Amino acid sequence: MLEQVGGVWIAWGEPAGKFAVPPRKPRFELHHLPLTLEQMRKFYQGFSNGALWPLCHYFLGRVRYDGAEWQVYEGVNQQFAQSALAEAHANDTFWVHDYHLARTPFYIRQQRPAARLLFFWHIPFPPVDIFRTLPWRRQLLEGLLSCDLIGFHIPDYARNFTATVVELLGAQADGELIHYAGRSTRVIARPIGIDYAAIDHEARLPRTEARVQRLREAIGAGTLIVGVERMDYTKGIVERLRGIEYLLEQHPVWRGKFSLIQIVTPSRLEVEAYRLKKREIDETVGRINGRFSDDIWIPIRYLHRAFSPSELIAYFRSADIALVTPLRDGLNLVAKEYAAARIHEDGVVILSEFAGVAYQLPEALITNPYSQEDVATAIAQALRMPKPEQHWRMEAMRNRVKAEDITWWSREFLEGLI
Ligand code: GDG
Repeated sequence: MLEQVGGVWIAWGEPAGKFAVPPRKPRFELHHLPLTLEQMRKFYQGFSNGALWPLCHYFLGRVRYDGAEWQVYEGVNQQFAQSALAEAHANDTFWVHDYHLARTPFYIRQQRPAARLLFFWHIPFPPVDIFRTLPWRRQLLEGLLSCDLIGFHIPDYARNFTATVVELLGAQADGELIHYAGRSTRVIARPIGIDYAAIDHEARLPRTEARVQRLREAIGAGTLIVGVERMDYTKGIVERLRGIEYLLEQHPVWRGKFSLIQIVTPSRLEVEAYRLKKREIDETVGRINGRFSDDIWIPIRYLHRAFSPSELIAYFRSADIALVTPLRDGLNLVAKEYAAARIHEDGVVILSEFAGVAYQLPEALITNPYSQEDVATAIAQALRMPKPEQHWRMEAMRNRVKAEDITWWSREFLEGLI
């Protein structure tokens, strides 16, 4: 997006400094803002990923609030605001991203009362009864309301946010507008898009075709299912594996008929909850493969490492079914990337009803990831789905992912700004 519109991107990164991107034909500037070890522990692993992440994904049992972490969060948010202010010219637009930086707009607004200030919140926004458990709820909400425009992925989250500021701050809501402390903020729902054209292009390249051939030969004749996610308890990986186990146990006819390639990209392993979740996934895969494998067939191939974007596209092109069953997900880009890679307009997406993207892709098979019976039923339905049905569903999904791509999304914000 920044390659299209230009500007300065301020991001956590090492080494400190300013870099032209791409180096040979610069389109924007990347500023690295390094964090100290203490800031990483308290701001990133602590308050952002130990408190706000579980809170906003409705996992109250995993939330840990710590006043010292909140103080460091405030400090880092102030630092980001200062870096942005140091770069900005008079009429520049500021666009702050995600739950790590909810207080940054407050500090920008203090210095620039008339600045155009946008926010995009990439994760779910929970109902008020969940959000009100946050001890610093007022400061966080006031940080967000320092903006002129706040974007969420889907209307549910925008409604939750509006109801929360009305109830907890006494703000006035009037359609998309919220009035609070003498200023107005517009709240909209626009699901982020992907670079559809780039994925579609990569999926058609000879190198992708060669990878697809190799993979299909290695897997054999059965149906190939793929799952791709960061290691995270919100992604429902163990629950989905139990759905597979249930299917193989209750309906032995499916044994030997399909394989799941489950890619799990290492993520946030400094946070204990993530290390424990990894162990649980390891054990579940081991148990299922131990129970059902035979001399020639293994139900689950589990890859715990990162892949290049082009390798992922080859997996998407090879797989007959994508399994996307998070327990809660702001949107979910994997479902969109799978659709973009399906250049022959076939394949099935199994989608959790708790992923924001289910709102945008109703032609997927929608399932309840908390129920192993539901997941097993959806997999069986996908395994049996005739090609014409795959085609009309996939065509509709591809059309929407293409129309509402990253360019559409950024225009909605940058040109629709009040
Ligand atoms: C947050 C919200 C929202 C995964 N493994 C590899 C890899 N990936 C890429 C995928 C996809 C991205 O990472 C993951 O995006 P998701 O949307 O699925 O999930 P989160 O990371 O949790 O993202 C989410 C998103 O923000 C955007 O607003 O949709 O709900 O939680 O693009 O392809 N990429 C590479 N190697 C891997 O191994 N290169």
